[in-house]
Amino acid sequence: MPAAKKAPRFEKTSMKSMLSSWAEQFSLWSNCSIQGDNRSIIRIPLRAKHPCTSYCYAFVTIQYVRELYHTPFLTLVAQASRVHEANHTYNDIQRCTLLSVKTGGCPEDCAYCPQAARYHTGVKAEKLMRTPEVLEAARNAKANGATRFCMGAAWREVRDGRDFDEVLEMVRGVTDLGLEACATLGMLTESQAQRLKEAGLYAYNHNLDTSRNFYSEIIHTRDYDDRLNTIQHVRDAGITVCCGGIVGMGETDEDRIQFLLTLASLDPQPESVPINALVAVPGTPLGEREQIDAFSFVRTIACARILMPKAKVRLSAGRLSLSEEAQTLAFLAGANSIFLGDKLLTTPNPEPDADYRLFEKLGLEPSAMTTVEHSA
Ligand code: SAM
Ligand code: DTB
Ligand code: SF4
Repeated sequence: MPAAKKAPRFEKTSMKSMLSSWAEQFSLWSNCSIQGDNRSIIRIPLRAKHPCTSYCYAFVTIQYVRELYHTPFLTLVAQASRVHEANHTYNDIQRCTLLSVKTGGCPEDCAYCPQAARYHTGVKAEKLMRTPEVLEAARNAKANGATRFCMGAAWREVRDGRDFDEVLEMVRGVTDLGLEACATLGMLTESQAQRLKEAGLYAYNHNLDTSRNFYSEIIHTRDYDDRLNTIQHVRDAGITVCCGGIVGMGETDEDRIQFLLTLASLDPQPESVPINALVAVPGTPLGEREQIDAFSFVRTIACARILMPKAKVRLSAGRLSLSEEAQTLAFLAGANSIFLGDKLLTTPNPEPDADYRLFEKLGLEPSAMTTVEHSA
């Protein structure tokens, strides 16, 4: 079961008056209705420290997220851009590298995934890679400017034993290289999360993927609460949480709104929020799906930035289908990380040279794109 919500540190009445005075300052809550059903509490980090706290608690209602999501595009991007500027540096785009350390043969039925054994996608099941090979890839990633290295395994869940021990060895090695070690291995128990933390893991990626409602149309072999439980184990172990999802799977706007509300209501909020555009892989049930339009994609990024001001919002899978201009709009709307390298886990990603050309056009010096934040 997900942990019970922590009690807010303010009475609702005093919070209401604080909110109204701070709302203008942050331009965030001017449309926010704090009455209504289906509301969640989220913590909004303050830009300027209040004498008694550095956080303001706010009720974010589903109505608020709905209004936000349907804000006229230019107003929404401008608002997201202000939130981005207040919390991050525009020109600081983190480069991360992905490596599939255990590819294919997965027993799950995620409708988007080329690694599910049951779909005929041409992805062959492979054994777990060995640590020296992984560390060589991590060293190359670092030499190319990556500050985060994410290791993915096509597992439903982690099983204790030789393979997990090898992954712990990889985590130790990547951490020793001075990189943020990230892993995405499927479901975890509390003690497995603890062992990953002890090995030095900086972040664990486990996506909610979409709304609770639409999730059941996409995945049948585990449920939404399984995902939330693993996220809680990661949080309890003191590892930073990387949690996001995929847009363009046929979900409605309302699904995206519910998904954003659930993400923003995680307490504390995820430090990292990957927003993937579906890569439609032939052979998967979603293989024929049309590409999401860039405006809806950027709209989702902008909402994530406004609702989770401190998070790294990651422009993740699907960049090959986005023009340079659409990617730039996503940066303006608050995305501040990309995966660098010509492959994601199993699908193609832009060539590094193409990314360097884009960075040059945007006037980004490679050194200015490096951020290493340590300690969870
Ligand atoms: N097996 C683990 C799990 O499911 O958590 C880790 C690997 S899984 C490939 C990591 C994430 O990649 C998924 O949660 C999903 O959000 C994303 N992903 C997988 N296939 C994708 C696709 N075709 N397009 C976009 N994102 C995808
Ligand atoms: C995430 O949300 N996106 C990345 C990372 N987390 C592990 C994975 C994208 C995978 C895209 C499909 C593939 O290449 O297999
Ligand atoms: Fe397996 Fe993860 Fe792919 Fe689902 S997303 S089929 S769990 S590798």
